[in-house]
Amino acid sequence: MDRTLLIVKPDGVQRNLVGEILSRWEKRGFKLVALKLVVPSKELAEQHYGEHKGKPFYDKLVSFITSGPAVFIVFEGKGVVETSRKMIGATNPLNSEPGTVRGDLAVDMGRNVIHGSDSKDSAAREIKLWFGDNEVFSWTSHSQADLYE
Ligand code: 3AN
Repeated sequence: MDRTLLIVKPDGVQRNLVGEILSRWEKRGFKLVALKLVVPSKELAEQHYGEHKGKPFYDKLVSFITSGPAVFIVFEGKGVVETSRKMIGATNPLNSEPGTVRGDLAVDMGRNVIHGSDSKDSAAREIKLWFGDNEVFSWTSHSQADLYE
């Protein structure tokens, strides 16, 4: 089954949006398999955002994500990477549709509340970066039996 990494960034934690975000993914039908509150280290944040190194916003991005507690979440389910990207909305909240997290809850690109992996490969890399094997749980959710054919 597919897995994705979500991060409720420090702005989302400060604005008390953690419950709202967890609730959207739980209600959609995805299974929570890992969750923790962490002040991200500079070293891991730089690895996480490695693809943006050298871009004008890179330093600001790393310093913001490491500025305070952030919530790291792994959800599991069919198509969870692609569906999560849709639920998150466009990078710039000015372009994100109402109904998405950013379209409903964000106004500025540098404070866009949430990160979601952009592909299955990124998800695998990011989950490995932020979680130990013993922090991600495979468990049987009986309430999910009716979600899948
Ligand atoms: P997304 O989070 O939608 O996948 P990415 O991966 O392109 O977006 O960018 C990572 C983060 O970098 C974004 N969430 C945003 O906070 C920041 N960012 C991206 N592009 C810009 C930009 N042009 N100016 C300022 N911040 C940016």
